[in-house]
Amino acid sequence: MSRKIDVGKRILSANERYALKNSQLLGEQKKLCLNMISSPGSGKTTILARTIRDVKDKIKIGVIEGDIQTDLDAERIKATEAPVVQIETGGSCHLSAAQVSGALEKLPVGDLDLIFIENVGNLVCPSAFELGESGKIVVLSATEGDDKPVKYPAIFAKSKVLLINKIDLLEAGAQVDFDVERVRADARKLNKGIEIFPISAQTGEGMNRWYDWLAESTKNLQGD
Ligand SMILES: Nc1nc2c(ncn2[C@@H]2O[C@H](COP(=O)(O)OP(=O)(O)O)[C@@H](O)[C@H]2O)c(=O)[nH]1
Ligand SMILES: [Mg+2]
Repeated sequence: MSRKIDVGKRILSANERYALKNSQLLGEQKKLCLNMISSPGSGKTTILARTIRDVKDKIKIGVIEGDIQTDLDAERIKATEAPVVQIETGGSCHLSAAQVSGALEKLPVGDLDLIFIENVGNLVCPSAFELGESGKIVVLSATEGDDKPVKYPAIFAKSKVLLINKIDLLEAGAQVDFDVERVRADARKLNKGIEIFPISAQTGEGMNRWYDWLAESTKNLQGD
């Protein structure tokens, strides 16, 4: 005969257990960890490489690179001399908290101020898997269409920052149809507090406000 005992506790999934482990480790060491999510090609690796080079005197950055296949992005980050760990998911469309836990063990976390996770390029699946990060950053580039916040609301609703990338392609005479103000308004409807920075990782336009936000966020965490 079996009896059902209600212990009043929800059993955590394996992913939730690892996410908790990661957030505890990062919390104890006061490290900011940002999970970057976007469609493939929106410019995540370009943004990271430029950010690392531009702020290297102020913020020590390490990177966890997630890709379905290849270590091409990790090689681009290595060229900046920042520590990087590549995870190849072998087909999975998102990183898991267990994979991030393994990668954190390989990074010199104690020497860093900030850890970026470049998630697998996908606007949908990665938003559903917590990794124990401090916050999510969503990137939308000008060539993807300004309807994406209304079509893929979950990631815009959950992110701390929206980077609108490739604004260099919106200059007068360019053939790209993209209304930055529409994106701003739709993202704010989903998420009142979201910070929005229109940038070009190519030309550097708008990047200083992003760097200020990173410096402020790492300082606030370390000052706790
Ligand atoms: N014009 C323009 N191209 C960019 C910008 N940022 C990235 N790219 C280009 O977009 C393509 C994809 O960039 P990548 O960083 O690999 O995107 P990821 O797949 O999100 O990591 C590359 O050809 C980049 O040179 C930008 O701000 N402006
Ligand atoms: Mg990339």
